[in-house]
Amino acid sequence: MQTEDLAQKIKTGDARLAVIGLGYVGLPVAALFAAAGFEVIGVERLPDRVAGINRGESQIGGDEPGLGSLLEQVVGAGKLRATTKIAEAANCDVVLIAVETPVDEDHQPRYAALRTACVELGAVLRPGSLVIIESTLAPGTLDSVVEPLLREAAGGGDFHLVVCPERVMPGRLLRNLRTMSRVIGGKTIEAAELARALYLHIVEAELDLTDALTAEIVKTAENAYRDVQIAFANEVALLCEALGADVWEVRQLVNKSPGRAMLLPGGGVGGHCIPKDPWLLIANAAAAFQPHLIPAARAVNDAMPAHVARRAAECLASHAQRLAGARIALLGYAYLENSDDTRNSPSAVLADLLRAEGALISIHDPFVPGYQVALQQVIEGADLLILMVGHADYQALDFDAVAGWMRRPILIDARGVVDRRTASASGLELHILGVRGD
Ligand code: SAJ
Repeated sequence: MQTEDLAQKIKTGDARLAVIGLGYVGLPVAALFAAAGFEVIGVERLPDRVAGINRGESQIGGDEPGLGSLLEQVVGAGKLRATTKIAEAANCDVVLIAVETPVDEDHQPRYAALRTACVELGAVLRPGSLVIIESTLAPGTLDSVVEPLLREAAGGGDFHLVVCPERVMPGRLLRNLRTMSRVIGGKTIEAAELARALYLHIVEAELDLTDALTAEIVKTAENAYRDVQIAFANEVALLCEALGADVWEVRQLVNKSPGRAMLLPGGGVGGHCIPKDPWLLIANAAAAFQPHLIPAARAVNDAMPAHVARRAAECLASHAQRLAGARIALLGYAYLENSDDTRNSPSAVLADLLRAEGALISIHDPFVPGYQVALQQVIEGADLLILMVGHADYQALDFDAVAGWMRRPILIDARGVVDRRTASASGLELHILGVRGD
């Protein structure tokens, strides 16, 4: 297909689209392009997810405003259809790849899903089509992994190639897609321009064109930046505990200084991107440069659940109670407040650490299936309560009732969200992350 023809078909919305990977990135983007009038084929390896989507049902957990109704609308209109067969992408003019790109225990990228998608797509790719990688890539991956695999599988057939990382966030998938700017990294200017014409159909914000390497660095660096910021807040919290100060007062006063915006200390950093993207950012740099700050920040944040476990041991020890046999209730299992997403949950790490010491753990979370039990059932008879997630439900806890249910009314607030006066007035012995001398 000639580039001019492709450009015209994209502009008029007549280009046939395929989206490979219908997860929290691929599904909303497929739905938005379908709603913009494109005919979209969604390729997904999980048959149940395919069947659900073809019934017009969102397969994304949690509350995603607008996604369910949008899917129902576009599937009902025949504009979006899901399949497990990548061969059905054969006649498409544009293919988006939005598969997972996790890191393994050694913090190295695992591209199995990406490689499979590239090899299978390459075999059916229409010459002259546009391929866009929305998955997060370690800088240099489009050049070193994606293009060679596609080209070999396509038997030398030509295609336009772009990396356009997503900036979605659970709970705001559609809103972020529509309103957040996107970086479009083209292997060629022509490819980037074609992708811009496409995203203009669904993105209201700026579309910043650049090269592929820059786009790969921007996505991973923006998340590494946040991880380092959080690590700084956590390290100041640990300093305040060591020095006998209150990090929450320190933070509030630091942020009065112009240009300061110290983030929130907490019991750990979870989720699908912040713990992973810093490792992707530095994955291909080792030969030329050994980063220090970015891995150190990861170590600080990954150590926070263990710090909370130490505080738990200290609290109980002050009551001559060992962790072994202690009944500890955790409030919050999701990685983020008011979310049901448990990926890389710091609470899961904390629970394992405490169980390894023989503690008996009960867990409550109003958003996470399996933990949505009655609060009293979780807290009854506990020797210690640890708040690990700042869910809205916990901001209005009936501390009198909570203290009454517990065998020892001790609360560790690992997110600094508890109203100290109310909690203390209820007879709870309150310990707060980043505050010593309590
Ligand atoms: N966290 C802290 N302290 C903070 C902020 C977060 O401990 O001050 C913890 C959270 O409890 C959570 C983890 O870090 O366990 C991640 O929280 P997050 O607010 O960064 O939420 P994410 O993981 O959903 O991050 C997403 C990212 N968006 C994309 O990748 C497109 C990130 O780039 C955004 O900056 C972030 O949302 C956002 O700003 O909301």
